[in-house]
Amino acid sequence: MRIGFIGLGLMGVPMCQRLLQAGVALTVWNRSPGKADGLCRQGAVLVQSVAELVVSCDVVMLCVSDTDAVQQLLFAADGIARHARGGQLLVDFSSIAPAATRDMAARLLAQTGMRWVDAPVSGGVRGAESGQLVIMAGGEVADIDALRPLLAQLGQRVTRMGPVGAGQVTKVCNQLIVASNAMLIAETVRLATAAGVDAGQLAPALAGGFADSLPFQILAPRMAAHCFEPVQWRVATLLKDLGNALALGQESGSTLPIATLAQQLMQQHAGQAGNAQRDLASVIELYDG
Ligand code: NA7
Repeated sequence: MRIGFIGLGLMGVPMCQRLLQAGVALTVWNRSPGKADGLCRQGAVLVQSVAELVVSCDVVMLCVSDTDAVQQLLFAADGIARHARGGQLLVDFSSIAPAATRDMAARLLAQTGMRWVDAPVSGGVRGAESGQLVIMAGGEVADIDALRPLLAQLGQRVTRMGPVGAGQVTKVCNQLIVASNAMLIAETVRLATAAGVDAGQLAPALAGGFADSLPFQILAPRMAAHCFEPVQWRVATLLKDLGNALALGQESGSTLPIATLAQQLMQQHAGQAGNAQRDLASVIELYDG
């Protein structure tokens, strides 16, 4: 089985590395050239077009920024749908809107016979590098089961949450907690510092207690030290996720007051030139005197 992977960003590259280390035959493509160099040295085959990738692979994996990016890759003039065939599977690791996922999956199936599994991940770059991602899947049971050996190279757990779109709904829930928590962690780091405590000690001091979490362990020390490199999570990525959460809240008649506030604060930060592409820890600057 040949696997194609599109989207060699912060998450895509380490996910591809894990697949290559497991001996998977991998073909890759990325919009901007150059990002595949390291992967090619590890055995990946780089193709020059989406068409070439789709024609040569059985499973096409995506890990791209947002709903628009997935939409373009699928339905642009020379996109995936143009070259897909029945029996192929599309696995979307990107975190995108659930409603758009259902629409695109239905259109892809009707036009080509290619089936869709949404499989957004949580665990960040560190989880991707160590193969410890948490994977939330939506799709047919048989399709997800067929993917399990591959997904096991990437994640510690794969949970089928329901039909197509259910993985994305679950990821929205995940990001509601992560993004809102990130703002609260920034507030906490600022409070500790202002009140005369070394905020750099918060993460080790609170480890294992009720306030602890993976984002807390990653973000609190970076916020305390104003250390924003290397980028682990882009502000733009979390803002996109909050947007998806608030849209899903509207669609489902759920009010999300904390997420609404987190979005306002993050938008304020991202409004400064360049901040959207910086690491999430940089939101601490909102609280700098
Ligand atoms: P990054 O590091 O911002 O990478 C985004 C990737 O998506 C990168 O490869 C981009 O290509 C690609 N991209 C973005 N827009 C497009 C379009 N229109 N067409 C093709 N490819 C595109 O994000 P992460 O790796 O952190 O996250 C990826 C997803 O996982 C995201 O949904 C997260 O929420 C979870 P580029 O290199 O810029 O040409």
